[in-house]
Amino acid sequence: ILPLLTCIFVFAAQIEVIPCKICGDKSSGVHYGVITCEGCKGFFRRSQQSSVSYSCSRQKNCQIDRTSRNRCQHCRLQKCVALGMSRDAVKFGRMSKRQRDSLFAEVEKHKQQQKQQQHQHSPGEAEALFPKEGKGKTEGIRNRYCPSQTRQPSPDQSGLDMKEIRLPSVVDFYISSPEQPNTMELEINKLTANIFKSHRETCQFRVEELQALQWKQFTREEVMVYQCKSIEEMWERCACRLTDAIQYVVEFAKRIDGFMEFCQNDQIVLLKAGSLEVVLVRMSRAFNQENNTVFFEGKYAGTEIFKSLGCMDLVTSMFDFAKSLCTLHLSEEEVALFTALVLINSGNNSWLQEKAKVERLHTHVDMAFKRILLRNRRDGLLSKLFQKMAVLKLLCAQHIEKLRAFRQLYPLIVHSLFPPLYKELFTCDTDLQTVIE
Ligand code: HC3
Repeated sequence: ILPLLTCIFVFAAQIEVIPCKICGDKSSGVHYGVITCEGCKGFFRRSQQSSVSYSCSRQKNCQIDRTSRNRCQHCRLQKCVALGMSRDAVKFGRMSKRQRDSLFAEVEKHKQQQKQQQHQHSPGEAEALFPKEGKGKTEGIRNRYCPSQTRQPSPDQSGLDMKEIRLPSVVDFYISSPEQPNTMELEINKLTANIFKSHRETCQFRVEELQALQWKQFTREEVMVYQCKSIEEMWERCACRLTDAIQYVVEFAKRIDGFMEFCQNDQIVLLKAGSLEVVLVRMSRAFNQENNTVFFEGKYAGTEIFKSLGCMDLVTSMFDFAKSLCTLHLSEEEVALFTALVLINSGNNSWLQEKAKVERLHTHVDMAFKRILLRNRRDGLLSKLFQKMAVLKLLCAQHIEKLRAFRQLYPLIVHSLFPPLYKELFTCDTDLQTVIE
């Protein structure tokens, strides 16, 4: 029913087919936390010497790709940092043996699976996940800040192991003593650590880096350029940016212990219901509440930049949501657990096939989240965060509605230019059929 999402689970670990995140050249692995080519790896290493300082002779927004990457060192470095290359990682240099082994094991495993599944998936589906490069205007838009259509795996792939996850029962939890934590407590602590790690590895942009980039604002002229774009181009841009962000959320989900044990139908149902909600929670990390701007295509933008979309009410509601979440000052650990809860929160979703299994993980994530809030003496936040979950549902419903209206006016734009994953998540197949016919 959902071939592309299915493919993501099957082929996601094919690291060698993912181009360098910085310039789109052939990658050689994960370097300083990001999949890059040898050229960008060396460039980032050299940039860390204290004597080095770069400046941009243009407008600090140069496009970085394979052919232009040597033209502006300043913008190349900005992109490295924005995409998560870590200065600290320079000290440690290469990946640890354990990380490397687990990454290779994962790639091997998926190659085997790929062979087995060749009969089940058509070439068209695989191509949707690894599209061929260089087809006109769309590719340019899609590749500007995320050269690859696939997500960013991080060095440690251990969360992807298909090992049996054994979660104890809820009753165990309540018969512990503070001196001797019982199995349940240990498991909840383990789950908390796993979710936090998964978040750190897949959050797309580190929060410190987002904050350091807050000074980068669009100029009045740049805002006008966006405002003069056609409604179709602006929708397509936003769809591409949202799809980039969603691919990281898919990776986050996969690394949560227990998620990969769900049947494929339920994994997809949860991602369809929850991936945009997680992106909207993550939006608060990329939001500057001082001037109501959000990180978009390399700089901070206010609502006015989205004017040509023709749905300012939705954009304003999304900004308001991010702002109100900012006022709660969630720590990264709290964001991690809250987003995991948002994702697994579809216990009452009638599309689930193994409801009990999903509810069980939901209960454990819920416990983990409450424990963290209690430990941080912030349990007063709980009711506020539950209200936010309701707002998220409304925003996502509103987004579907706006997309439906846009598609009625521009069916072919959606059909031929929007990212396949975006269409799969937010349109229903029967509608799509009508448009194609
Ligand atoms: C600006 C944005 C919302 C925020 C999105 C963020 C910053 C969220 C956190 C992710 O880690 C990175 C990220 C990527 C894309 C950003 C979105 C692009 C467009 C969207 C606007 C609010 C416009 C939405 C318009 C709509 C719903 C019609 O597509």
